Amino acid sequence: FNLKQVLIIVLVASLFSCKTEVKDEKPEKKTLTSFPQKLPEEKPDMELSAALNRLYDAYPAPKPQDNELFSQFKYTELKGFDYNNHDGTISRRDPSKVIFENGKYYVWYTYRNTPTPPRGADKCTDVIPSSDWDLAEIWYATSEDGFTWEEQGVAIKRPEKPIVGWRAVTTTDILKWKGKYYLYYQGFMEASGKRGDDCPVAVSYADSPDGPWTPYNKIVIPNGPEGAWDQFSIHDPYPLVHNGKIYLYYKSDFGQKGDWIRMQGLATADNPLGPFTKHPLNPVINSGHETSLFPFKTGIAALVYKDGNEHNTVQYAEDGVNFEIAAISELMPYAAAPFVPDAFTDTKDGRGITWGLSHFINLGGKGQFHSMLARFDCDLSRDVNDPIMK
Ligand code: AAL
Repeated sequence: FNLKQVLIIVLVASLFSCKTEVKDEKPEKKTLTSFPQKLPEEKPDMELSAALNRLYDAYPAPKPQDNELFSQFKYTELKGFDYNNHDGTISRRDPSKVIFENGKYYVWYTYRNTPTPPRGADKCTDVIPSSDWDLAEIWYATSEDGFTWEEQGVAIKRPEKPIVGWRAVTTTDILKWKGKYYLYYQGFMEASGKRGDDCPVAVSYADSPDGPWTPYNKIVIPNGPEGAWDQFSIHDPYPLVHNGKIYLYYKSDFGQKGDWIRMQGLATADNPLGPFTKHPLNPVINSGHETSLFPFKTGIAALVYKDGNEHNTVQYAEDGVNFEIAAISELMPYAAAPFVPDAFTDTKDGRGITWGLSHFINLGGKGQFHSMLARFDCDLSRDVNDPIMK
């Protein structure tokens, strides 16, 4: 071959190889050339931006209103609670789940009644609280309609020093297990705010929701080991019955004072008094504050708000462990205490929630820091007309 012939052969060969490459990489034929005005229910057969791929891949439905785990929230003031003209000396916050027993609704909550409003960790004494929940007890109230409540008085008193909770017992939640009732709560052994908001979880039990409550007087969910994410605080215990076990979710605070990172963990047990086993994948939710959860279909849904990258979301985990964002919401209830009709039935057909209690915090421009309970209504149920939801 002369040089000219060689060049022609090389040119033809390279053209041929280019052609085959182009042929190999050619995208499949797409049926749409522009995103249509009518939002397709299924992911359309066309090239999509990252945002539109996510619209179909990351959420159960492309429109929030078609997503069973999307809701907005409506709030109503409650009747029946006195707040001493909102001078900061009486506070009610961090309500438990609402349960229906003996023909009425029950709720338990952190109750503070102190001579002054909170004065901070430096100025607190045996009677002056450091924080809104310092020196608090757990009280309860009942209602026939969920709007008007009758305060019944104390359920869990602060025990004698040095028993867990001697400084404050707060932020409780209820479990019903084999006919008995269990209240889990934060047991403070120093005023909140000294270092952070450090405490483990304690438990009391009773044969009736009206008590009397027997304190177990032992730590039931202990702090994690040194260096672990939950070394200092175990907060907001939230028990459900799932997969034949007690699934107790909790929050921990870690990081620096004023720059806390808050996430949620899970501890499971076969006996309400323990031992509880912390899940090896903890933390299981990377955001949230007083996170409330409820059985939904075969899995567990969570209201995640206030802290973290994924605040203001409703999340879902088929296994109760590996949570994914199901919906993004707004103005979500603080410390939501939903009425969860199937919280303890070990259901595989979770119905969701339509209402509950929550708290509003009055930061007190004039130093009258206290909190108030309110009612929220939402549509996080599979069927609002389901009689079980009422
Ligand atoms: C709340 C809850 C816990 C904290 C404090 C009282 O928001 O997370 O209960 O300890 O604040």
